[in-house]
Amino acid sequence: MSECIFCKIVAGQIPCAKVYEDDHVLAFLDINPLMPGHTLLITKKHAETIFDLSAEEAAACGAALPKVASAVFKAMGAEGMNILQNNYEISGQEIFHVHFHLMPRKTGDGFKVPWPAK
Ligand code: D5M
Repeated sequence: MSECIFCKIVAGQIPCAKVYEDDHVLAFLDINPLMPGHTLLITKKHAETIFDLSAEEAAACGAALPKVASAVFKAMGAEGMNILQNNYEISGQEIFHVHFHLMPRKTGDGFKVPWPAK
């Protein structure tokens, strides 16, 4: 049995607040949200980083991302959205199972992007 926490969520062994699911990906609310509506989109098949994704899994992420991002954006009444994806520890990756952070942005939310921007 995999010790990967996201594989356990996919298998239904750990609960999640599900946002979206199809044959290849699952999206759920982040347990430590940086802002309301902070959502993670993961591959159902285990891959540690984006470099390990098959073409099929990568295509599934590409198809699902705009759909899920748009739904989260609308549901949260957001003004913008950051989408972040970390690979390896130096980038901030803590869970070694591919995931995209969908972060709806609102004026005054206090979130700071790590490069010059408003
Ligand atoms: O981001 C890993 C993210 O995974 C971090 O924002 C917390 C989140 N996380 C960890 N465990 C859970 C569970 N059980 N449910 C929901 N979200 C979870 P990284 O890019 O690897 O630093």
